[in-house]
Amino acid sequence: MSELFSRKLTEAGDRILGMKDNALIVHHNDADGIAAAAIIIKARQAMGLKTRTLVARYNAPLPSLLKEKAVIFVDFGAALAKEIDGLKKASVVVLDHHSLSADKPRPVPRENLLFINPGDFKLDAEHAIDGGQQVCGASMAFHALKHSNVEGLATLALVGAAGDMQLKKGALEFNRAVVEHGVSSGEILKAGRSLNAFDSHSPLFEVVANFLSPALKDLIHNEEASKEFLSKNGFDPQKKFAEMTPAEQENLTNVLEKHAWQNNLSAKAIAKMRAEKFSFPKHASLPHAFRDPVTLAGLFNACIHLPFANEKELQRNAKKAIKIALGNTRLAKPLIRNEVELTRQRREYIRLGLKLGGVDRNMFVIRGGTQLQRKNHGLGIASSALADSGLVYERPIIAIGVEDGKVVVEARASEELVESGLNLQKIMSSVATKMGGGVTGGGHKAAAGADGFTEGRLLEFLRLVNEEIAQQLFNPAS
Ligand SMILES: [Mn+2]
Repeated sequence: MSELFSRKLTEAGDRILGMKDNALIVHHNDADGIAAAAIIIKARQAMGLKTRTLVARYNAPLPSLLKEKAVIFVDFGAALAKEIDGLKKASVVVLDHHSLSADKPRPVPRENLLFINPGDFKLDAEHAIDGGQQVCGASMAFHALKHSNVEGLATLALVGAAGDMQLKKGALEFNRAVVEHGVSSGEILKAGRSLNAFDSHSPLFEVVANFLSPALKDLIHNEEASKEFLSKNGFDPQKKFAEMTPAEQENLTNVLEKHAWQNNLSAKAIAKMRAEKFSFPKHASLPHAFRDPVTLAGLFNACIHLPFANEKELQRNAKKAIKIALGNTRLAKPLIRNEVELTRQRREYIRLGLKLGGVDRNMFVIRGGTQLQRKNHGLGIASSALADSGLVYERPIIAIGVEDGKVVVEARASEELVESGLNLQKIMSSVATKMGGGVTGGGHKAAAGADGFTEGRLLEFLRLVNEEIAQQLFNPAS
């Protein structure tokens, strides 16, 4: 039944390749948006076509696009019905996977517009396609353009999926099709299930001390204990996980799992210590950051997640990220050097999240104040990392910051909570609207943001969010 979705994407690809040199891509400011834009540029380049790009953020106004003749929105645009309706004269394609509830407006259908959102299509008789897990912006772009047979598109699509945290349970549905395509063309290698560490290029003792699982509770954020544990088990604490052979990696993962069993951890929590890994064999001679989807997504994010002086700087850095995605490793070099700093910063955000957080009935609330902010991604990083860690008593994370005197919120939930009926996009949207604010742009069941109300209304906001969580999880029928 998902054939209709595939057919629509192919139609979108044909339109994208039919647009002249003046086409403009408007893409989201994250790794998925960068990868998606690079896929489109690569496929068009192969036909000798030029393409301009514009990076867009949810909480910033778009410049006027009224003079544009051809616009491709990718990983962005689902929420822009009004703006898209205004571009009557332009040929417009929208490929956005951000969820769009049935009551939200779609642009008015017209001949020169193709608007595709996975939630509007069926996966099977009972389910809509899940844009939070089964397809991302980059994999939509991949499926639109795979018939161009340009090399490297599957690689970029998998980086987008990694950037949007869609590989947590392995690659699913349309992301799985990306993997199968890449495996048969030799771009992607399935590397089995191994330790689910985000910082596998750091020394082992840091990887273990920052491994967010109740399995390693006695070692968490304790570097001395981690060093001792590794030495005792015959591992060099200074060695890097990424530099170990697959057999050594497997051996270490086994030792950590055994430790978890001894800590009486549930089989489910132990299973979460591993994730399906992929590598890019054709990138074997490139710097290590290019060799696997998670690290490469981190590199794209490194380009655009720095604090920016102004809009121009953001635009410049997004263009740089796209050039890196298209294979410019020279531009990536200084960023790779920054990687240590970025990993350190990420750990700091997570530590702060744990320190500033606490259980509040049905949720785990992080009061980030001015220490954890949304604009430098501190709120998003801390809440995403903790939501899936199993360290916060199986509750969704509601991370609160204050920016320019207003409350900003990032909410995250584990896949298990989503499967139990939790929909954070719905909650953020309904509660923030009652507070006089709104949901931040798109959002998914597992990840959503809100802002636009004052600190004075924060307690009321939290009370209502608590009630809605209970309603969805414990009382779904009413
Ligand atoms: Mn995305």
